[in-house]
Amino acid sequence: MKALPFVLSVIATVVAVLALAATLSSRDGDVAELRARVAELERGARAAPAKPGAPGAAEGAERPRRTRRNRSPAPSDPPVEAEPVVPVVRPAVSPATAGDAAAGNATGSAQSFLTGWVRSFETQPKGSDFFRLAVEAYAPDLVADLRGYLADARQPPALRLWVAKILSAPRFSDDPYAIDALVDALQTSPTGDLAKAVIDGIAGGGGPRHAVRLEALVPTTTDTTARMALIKGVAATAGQHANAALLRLFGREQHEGVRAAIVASINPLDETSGLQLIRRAASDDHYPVRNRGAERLGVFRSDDARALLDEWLAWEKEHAVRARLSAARAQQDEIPSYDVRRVLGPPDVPTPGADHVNAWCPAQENAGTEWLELTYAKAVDATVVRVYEVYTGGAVARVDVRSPGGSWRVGWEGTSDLHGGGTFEARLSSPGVAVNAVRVTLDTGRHKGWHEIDAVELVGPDGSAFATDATASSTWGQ
Ligand SMILES: [Ca+2]
Repeated sequence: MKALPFVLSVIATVVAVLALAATLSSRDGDVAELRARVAELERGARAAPAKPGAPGAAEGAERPRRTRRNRSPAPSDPPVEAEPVVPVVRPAVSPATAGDAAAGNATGSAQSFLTGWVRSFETQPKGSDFFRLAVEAYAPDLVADLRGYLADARQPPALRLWVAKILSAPRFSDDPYAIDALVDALQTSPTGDLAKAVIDGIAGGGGPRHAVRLEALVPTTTDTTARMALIKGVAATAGQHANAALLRLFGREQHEGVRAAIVASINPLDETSGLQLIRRAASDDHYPVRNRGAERLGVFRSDDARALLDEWLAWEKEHAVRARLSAARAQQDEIPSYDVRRVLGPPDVPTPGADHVNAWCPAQENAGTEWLELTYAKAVDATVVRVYEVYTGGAVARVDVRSPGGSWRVGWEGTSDLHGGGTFEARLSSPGVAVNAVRVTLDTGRHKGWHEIDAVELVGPDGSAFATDATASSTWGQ
């Protein structure tokens, strides 16, 4: 019996080759191309039955499908339909393709790709990459069908995993129907690979709608690992409301390990709820929970956060927690990457031309006008303002300067000839006047990319100075 599929595959291949040969010879008689196609079809027919899951087999089996679809309809398809284990003749799984193509019915094509993909799992453990890509392309037309496959426990696990990934794509993050499909899958399969794939997918592409549904599942999920995964999904998708959601979950959670996981997921972008949650964690009887709270406290740098750390450190007895609080204090004291304070002092980006955290960077890429205002402890009779424009460069549009006790005046205005990262020197229109403040205005639309400034130096005949204080129009990550 094992020989039957192979014999059928060879017969089908020969018929397919003859059909292709007729098509090609009637078109242009390109013998070389014909031979190449024949070799491909033969490789596909021989490889697939022998090693249905091997990468080479999958490739060999799929290549003819593309070829066939681009050529004339194959009259030999019906016998192929009758023998499903012969991948090379599988183009016949899309009888709808020819008819729908003729009718210009895109949805019909989508359905035929889906049918081909589902059937490919009969011969390839991971399914056909080609049909999967086609299904992904048409996925918005197939959500109802994909939802059905995801919910159907009889379908191959690999197929359901892929469907979960497809429906988790960012383009479905606002589609309640797709979101429901994913959450329904979690309700019926709260643990295991499928649940993990669904939550990973949701965490990667989901939004606040997902967060609400995931949060609702937490109280009814008894498995602690699954509950932690749900919490990770909530934290990843709830955006600015993540810490508020985590705070609610923390209040209901009985398991100390899960409480620790909740605290570890605190989002640094929401300090108000973040500090409330850390305060709850600080009074937890289980020190691993306090450990996570002490660690996360380091990401908040406000006076409130520093005060909470001082207050906590005054009574905390557990050595491990104290050590983490000390590390958090060091983190609070550290200047964040790309912070405006990174522009103070002499340049410290080792290799201009590359992105580096030691430089100030505006919040957004190519957002238009940005500015950087600097003050200097020592006034300099300046002739030049040297801008260490280490990444992208060429954005300086204007440099204003101010003398001690004076008002702002334009020191330089124009178009920089700097391309790429480097140092731009603005020669002041009124040189030799004492300056202790500089405002650099950037037009970040002049050169596409992230614009980063490492330092700004006042230069005069009697010496130079670097900035001691700075503010900016915006800062990356803040
Ligand atoms: Ca710097």
